[in-house]
Amino acid sequence: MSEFKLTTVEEFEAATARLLETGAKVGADAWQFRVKNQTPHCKFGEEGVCCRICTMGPCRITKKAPRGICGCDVHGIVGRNYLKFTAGGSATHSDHGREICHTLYESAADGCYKVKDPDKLIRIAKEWGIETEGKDIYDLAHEVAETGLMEYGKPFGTQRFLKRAPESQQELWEKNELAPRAIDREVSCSLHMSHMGCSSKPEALVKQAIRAGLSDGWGGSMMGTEFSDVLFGTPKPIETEANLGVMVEDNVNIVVHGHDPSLSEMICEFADDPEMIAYAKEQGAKGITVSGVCCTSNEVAMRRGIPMAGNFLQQENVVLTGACEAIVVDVQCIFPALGPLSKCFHTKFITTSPIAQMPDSEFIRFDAHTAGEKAKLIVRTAIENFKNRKPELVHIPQLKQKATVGYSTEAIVKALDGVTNSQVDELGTTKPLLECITSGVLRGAVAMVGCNNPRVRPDLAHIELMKKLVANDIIIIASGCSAQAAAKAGLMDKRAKDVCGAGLKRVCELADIPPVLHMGSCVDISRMLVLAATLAKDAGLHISQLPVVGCAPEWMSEKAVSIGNYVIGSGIDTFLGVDPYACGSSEMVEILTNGTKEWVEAAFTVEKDIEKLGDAMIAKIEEKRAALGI
Ligand code: CUV
Ligand code: SF4
Repeated sequence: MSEFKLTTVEEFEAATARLLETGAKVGADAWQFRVKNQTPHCKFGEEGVCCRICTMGPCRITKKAPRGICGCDVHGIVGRNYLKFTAGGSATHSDHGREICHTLYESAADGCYKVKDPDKLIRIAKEWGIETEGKDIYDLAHEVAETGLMEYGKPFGTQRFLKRAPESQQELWEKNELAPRAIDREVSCSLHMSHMGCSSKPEALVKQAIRAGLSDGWGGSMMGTEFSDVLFGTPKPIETEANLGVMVEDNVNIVVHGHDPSLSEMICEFADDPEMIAYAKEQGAKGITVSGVCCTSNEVAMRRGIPMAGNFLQQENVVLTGACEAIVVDVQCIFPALGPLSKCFHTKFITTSPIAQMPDSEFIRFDAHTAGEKAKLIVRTAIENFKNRKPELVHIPQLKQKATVGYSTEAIVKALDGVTNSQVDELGTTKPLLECITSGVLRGAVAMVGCNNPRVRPDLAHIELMKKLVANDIIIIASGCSAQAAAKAGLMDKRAKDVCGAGLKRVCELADIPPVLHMGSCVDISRMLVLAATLAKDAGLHISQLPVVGCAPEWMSEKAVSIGNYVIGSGIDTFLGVDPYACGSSEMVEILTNGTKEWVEAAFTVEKDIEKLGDAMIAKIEEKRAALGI
């Protein structure tokens, strides 16, 4: 085995620079140039003090003009913007969850989509009080899916999955009117509250932002995760690789990008088909390589070990390799830039969802009934495009690292059971993990999540923070583009135990795990909620008492703000490296960084300096340990 060494951000950047040289040859644009064109950014926008929700405006708040035309002050404007931002994210994650519910509803023994984890389906049915005895598994799937779909619009009651939280958390939600009702209602209500002439009181706006966030985390996202597991299997540890070097020059390269696993699962299925591989050979390739970008990549990496070509800001790079026959996208975080960029190369840019339609793309509409034939068509299109490559433009940076991924909550609980000899019941027990934490072998855990962002040096904060935390015996659970940053660096290679403190290193050896555990996509942050809730219940603590924090050092999307709201809303202090356009209001800053503690026992910290951000997380973890006397 070759010597293990982490890949640095400098190495990522050198690879990108080389790809941009190719881009220059063909006149390609790239985000690196567009960032320059957009700099400096609008100050009013950055501070969140611009309001354009009615046409008396737009109004922007300055010293000279402290109120908008309607009389709204800066706190109301920043608050409304914050709530709208959250609603956008909650809607997006939750609508993804809804699509998955529909896919589950369409599943059939002889259909494109089948139930791969019937046990999980039965467990959820029981949890929801649905009769399972003697029922055909597909009848049950329909019933559970329909019940899930009702969670979006039911007129009464709150989200079913809230019951998974410790009682203490549920009480806080009830008491403070934060328990999310129907998911769509929370999104609509947020848009209603932030309409011209409705709420302008920051407390009310932040409370609703938390409730809308919670409807995502414990509602839409949680259903998205659970039903994806039911359909495609609950992830188990599996080997894969990450970074652009996973693309294979001699093969047809299909890159999947977006978020909904329904598409990528099918593409992977057909790329493996001997008939398709034979066809690829006929067309002059040696085989077919599917790799991924963003969360759809995380989904198929977790379940199939499909390699991860990169994260968010690498999406243009896959095309710039000149070796990408097709980039196939579903929804969310897809650069419209991919259309014009693909035109500079032979790459086919294939959009598949009516929700994400883009100029300069080929639209092959994907749905549950025709998924098989459409996936086949897409794979075939990619294969037939192989011959159109321009060999002089082909360059795949030879950077990649091995990664062990697939750490669902179930898999983590099982893996950690290797550390001690406690009995495991059907679902396993968190006792060994708790023992590691109580004894101080592990100081705590950090949930590292979120995007990368040109506002900061991409991937640097993710990687530097993880290195610092693991060196301090803090285990990392990661998802989204943060997880991919870790994988690209090599932090998901089991050999990365050598960069850890002695305690974490021992746990890694005993449990045979890497120090950074890949929990999946962004909707899979719901797995983190379940893990934290289970740990708290097993320990008899509030979630907020656990030495666990969340961190999104480079986040960029509305979804990330929704996530932030549900993570603090669940009692987990959250550390951000990018300000959510809120710094223009002292009252909003105070509420978000302190005031929310009164309702949910957690708040945000925003810190742009990576060192300070890491120190603050470690201090918070140690503070929680001290409070517990451990
Ligand atoms: Ni949501 S983490 S860019 S793709 S939201 Fe998209 Fe997963 Fe950020 Fe990455
Ligand atoms: Fe201006 Fe008020 Fe209209 Fe906003 S709602 S644009 S602050 S007048």
